Amino acid sequence: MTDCLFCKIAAGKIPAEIVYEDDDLVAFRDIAPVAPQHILIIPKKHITGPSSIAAEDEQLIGKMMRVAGTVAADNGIGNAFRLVLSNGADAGQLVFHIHMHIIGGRPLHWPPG
Ligand code: D5M
Repeated sequence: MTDCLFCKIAAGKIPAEIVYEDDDLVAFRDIAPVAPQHILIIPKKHITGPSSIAAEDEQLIGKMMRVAGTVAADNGIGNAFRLVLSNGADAGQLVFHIHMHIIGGRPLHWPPG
C-alpha cells in the first residue's frame, strides 16, 4: 500500500530502529515506548488489522507470533513480555497495518488501560 507508514518502514523508505527482518516480517523499536522494551513486529504484507486476516494469511500471522518470541529473547526481554494486537480505532489502533506490540522490561499488570 503506497500511503501506509508501516509499509514504508518495511520497504526501508522511512527509517526505523530495526531489530529483526526476514522475507516476511520486520520488527522495530516503537517510537513511543510504554515500557523499557517495546518492539513492534509486522508482516511486510499490508493487512489492515486483525479483523482483516484472511485464511491465506494464517501461516504468516502464525510466524509473526512465533518470531515475536525469538525477537523478545534476542533483545534481552526474557520470558516476561506481553503481545498486544489492537483492532479498530476504538481499541486504540492508530496505524492501520497490522502490528503486534512486544512489551516487556518491567512488571506488567492486568487489566491494561
Ligand atoms: O500502535 C501504533 C504504534 O506505532 C504506537 O505505539 C507508536 C508506533 N509508531 C508510530 N509511528 C512510528 C514510527 N515511525 N516508528 C516506530 N513506531 C511508530 P497502535 O496499536 O496502532 O496504537
